[in-house]
Amino acid sequence: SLLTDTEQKLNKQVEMEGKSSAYYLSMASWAEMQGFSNSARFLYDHAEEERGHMLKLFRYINEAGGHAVQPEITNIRHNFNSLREVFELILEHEIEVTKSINLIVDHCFGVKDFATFSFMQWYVTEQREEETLARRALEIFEIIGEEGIGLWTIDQELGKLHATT
Ligand code: OFO
Repeated sequence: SLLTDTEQKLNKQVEMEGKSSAYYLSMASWAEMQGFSNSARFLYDHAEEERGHMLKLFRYINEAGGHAVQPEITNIRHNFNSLREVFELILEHEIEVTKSINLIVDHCFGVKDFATFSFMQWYVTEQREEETLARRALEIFEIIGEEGIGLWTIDQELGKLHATT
């Protein structure tokens, strides 16, 4: 079964994924209000994905003999200065998530919890993809430029971004 500190770290990660989901949902609402309907769709879908990340961990904790805890979700930002800022914040956020995942993986290896170590590999791969997606989104802003119909075109392109998991 899970060591207490492993269980705590996994529950912290449950909280982080829950916050990610809420953060993306908040961004989706803002984007929709601003008329960026394609970006909004992407962000709504991503909020669902993050909930999936949370549940996958949640279920694992209980299956491994621990107690998964429904996290408190507070301090979610609701307003943003621009669509570009939203995607800059996403990249920053995903980098933080990657760091957090890596710390758990490192911990599991250290305490020889190879089952959890192995389970966490899915998240390692996922974070690789999430960061790539966020960087690609920012490249779209760079390539197209925001002047004139640029922002409209950017929104079209952002709507075509796809996560693979
Ligand atoms: Fe965005 O991958 Fe989970 O948090």
